[in-house]
Amino acid sequence: MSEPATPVTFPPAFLWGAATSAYQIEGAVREDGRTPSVWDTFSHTPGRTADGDTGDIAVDHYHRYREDVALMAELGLTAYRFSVSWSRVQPTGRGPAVQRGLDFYRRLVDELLAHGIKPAITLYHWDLPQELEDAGGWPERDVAFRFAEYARIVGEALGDRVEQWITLNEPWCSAFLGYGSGVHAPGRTDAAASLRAAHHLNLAHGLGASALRSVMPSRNTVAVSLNSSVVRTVSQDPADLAAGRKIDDLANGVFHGPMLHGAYPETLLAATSSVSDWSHVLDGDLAVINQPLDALGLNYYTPTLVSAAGEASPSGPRPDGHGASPYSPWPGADDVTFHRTPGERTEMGWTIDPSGLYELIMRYTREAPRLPLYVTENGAAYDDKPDPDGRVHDPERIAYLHAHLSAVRRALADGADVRGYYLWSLMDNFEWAYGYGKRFGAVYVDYATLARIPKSSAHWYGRAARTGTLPPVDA
Ligand code: PNW
Repeated sequence: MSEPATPVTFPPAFLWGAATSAYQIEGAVREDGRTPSVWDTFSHTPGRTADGDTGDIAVDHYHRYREDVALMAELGLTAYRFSVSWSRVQPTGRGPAVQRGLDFYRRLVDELLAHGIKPAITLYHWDLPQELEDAGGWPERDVAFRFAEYARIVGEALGDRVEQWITLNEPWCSAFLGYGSGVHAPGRTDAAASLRAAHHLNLAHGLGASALRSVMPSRNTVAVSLNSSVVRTVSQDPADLAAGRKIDDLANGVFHGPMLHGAYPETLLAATSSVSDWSHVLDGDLAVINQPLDALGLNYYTPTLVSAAGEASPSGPRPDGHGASPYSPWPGADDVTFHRTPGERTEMGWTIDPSGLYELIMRYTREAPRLPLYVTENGAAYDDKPDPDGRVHDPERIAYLHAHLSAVRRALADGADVRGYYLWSLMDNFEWAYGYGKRFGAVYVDYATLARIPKSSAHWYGRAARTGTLPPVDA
């Protein structure tokens, strides 16, 4: 990769963060009153995760959070996005809060603040309390109201010290990988249920945002993190463009339609009419969902390339967790073919394409002109290993980060209001159905000893955070 002629410099207030989620790092799944979430059940079901990996211990962050915060501070990070485990706070998904559960997050937040690191809380990163799933899960409307109660409890407990709040992480994955293709917990494969789940996640976002605002100081911000897809088509042929539109509706419009514009796209309702009559959308729901947001979180990894039905490209479809199931996570889109985008790939098989991040930011800059944006996840998995000297060199990840942060900088220059970037992930962790085999961390974790070793990318990123300027890729 060639060096830019001028240094890539960011505004002084730009947040340099890293992100994680509760089930992927905490472990301690039976401590302090926590009960199973759908991910405990799913990971303990034979055949669901690679090598039968579970989050039972994960990287033991529950016991090592002080060390982890110290490491972030040492590297120079200024922000940290983590999620709260609903099952620690309300083990059955309802009723009074468990103080010991909340206390863990209070200690974590205080530790972050003491080190000058700005916390951002994600309330829901996929770990639904199992009891709520047993009562029907996200396809049932009641779960949205339970979520609002939970949001209120956490907002009351931590709203005085945490300013940045995110209701849901990637509701697309919860709805369509959880209830459609079944590659994520709870592993159900029911297209109609996945559309109901998507609506109830939207409703949960709206109700949860109101609940947070009713108990928190007004300076706090409420956002949502979407894995908005950058959908491209193999040609400008009308049939291919229609396929692109369909996937864009199912990936993006299904969430940002109601959240940002107060309606589901007509084209989405039409495209899914054979699967659902959408009678689960009740009067008044869209007004609840269409809350003014304080910010929007964008999670970006790779673009999606589609065409009208036909042969997939010779290299096959994107092997990103969609392909691992005979059931599609795209209801009503059996006539769409997915292709691999050309180019270099990460360990996940995801094509590296920083222009997609630029496009995504510019799209929301146009669609929601006054909404501050954050990149709440971006990163890459590589097959990292310590050298004989114990150091971990990951030049590929440095190149990835440099390219994507440069895309963010380009969007800033073109008028986008991006306030921060959270690298996925702070440290290697439980990569869902892929288990521990895929390493996304800037910090390496030796799973035998749970020792943390900052990779060269962590040092590189820390330098960027401390100076506000991207170091050269060979630094
Ligand atoms: C996101 N897909 O997951 C999540 O927010 C993280 O928890 C996760 O570790 C990270 O990205 C890396 O995978 C995704 O199939 C999982 O399109 C699957 C998809 C997208 C995002």
